[in-house]
Amino acid sequence: MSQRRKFIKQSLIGTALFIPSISTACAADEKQKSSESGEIPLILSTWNHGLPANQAAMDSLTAGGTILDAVEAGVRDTELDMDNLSVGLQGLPDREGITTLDASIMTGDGNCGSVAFVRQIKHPISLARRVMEKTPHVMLAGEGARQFAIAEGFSLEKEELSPKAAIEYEKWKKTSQYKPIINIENHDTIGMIGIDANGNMAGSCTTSGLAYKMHGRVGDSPIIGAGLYVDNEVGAATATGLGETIIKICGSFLIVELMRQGRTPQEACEEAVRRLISKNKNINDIQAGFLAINKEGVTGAFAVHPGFNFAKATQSGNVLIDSNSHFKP
Ligand code: SD4
Repeated sequence: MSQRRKFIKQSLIGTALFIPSISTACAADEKQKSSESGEIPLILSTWNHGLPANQAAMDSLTAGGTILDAVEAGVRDTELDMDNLSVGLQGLPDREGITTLDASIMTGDGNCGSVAFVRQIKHPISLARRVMEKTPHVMLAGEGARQFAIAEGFSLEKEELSPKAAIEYEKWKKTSQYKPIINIENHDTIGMIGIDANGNMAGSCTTSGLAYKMHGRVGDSPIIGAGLYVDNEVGAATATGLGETIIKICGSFLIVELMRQGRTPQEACEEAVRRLISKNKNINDIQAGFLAINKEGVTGAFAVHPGFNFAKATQSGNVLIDSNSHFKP
């Protein structure tokens, strides 16, 4: 377990201070139950950084925000986490040493926005929301996204690696070999999906993407239907892991469509993992995980390999749950 994960788990043990407005059951990871029950409002997000992110989302809802406000506020928290090497400008860079960010946001009525391959923006999720709300487009990339950010009054951050990312990049440069490594910090995108008390859904997804990727590489996170998909009529899904494999199966869209056809969120996540495995030969090197909720607030989660976890917040608490996986520990 990374130091960051240990820290977050330890800092939550036996205290409601870190997450003040809802109780937190995190003395030990919970095991995933076959069907997580449907209590709404509900916020679900990937990995352990989902705990503070869920809290920020719940706080936003409690303060009268919409579910869209909540999923934006939630992942903005992660985008600022200086210990996080896979979300925000402090994330690990591409092979040229440049940090580029991907993010998307979607509401249950089909509205969506995203930014890809964007530099110097502290909160790409808010820029994605701005694309959704202020342009006739869904996706802006690269320099165009940066220009739009400037026009919208976003400030440009200095382009330099965070101290932690700089150390890791220097180490990586000694071999300069890209090899996906399962369940380490380079596969820790935050994807968040939520449903409010009235059944309205929204989702958000934000990442610095795969560490040491080729310059210009875009992952699944900003691609609507791959890293994120939301439909109030059915449910919502989000993804984490090796983006190329998720894009190839339109992972999040696939899960929502499977739920539309009658699968439970859990069955839909498991089918998406099976599909992903069937399309990839080198599966031992590939991790991907999916989260889903349906409109009743029932949840599902499944991953290729063990090690994926997710945070689930309702008014009863905010807990970290170990996901089940296709391959067993
Ligand atoms: C990507 N899915 O860019 C993202 C990265 C990630 O956990 O690691 N997600 O491929």
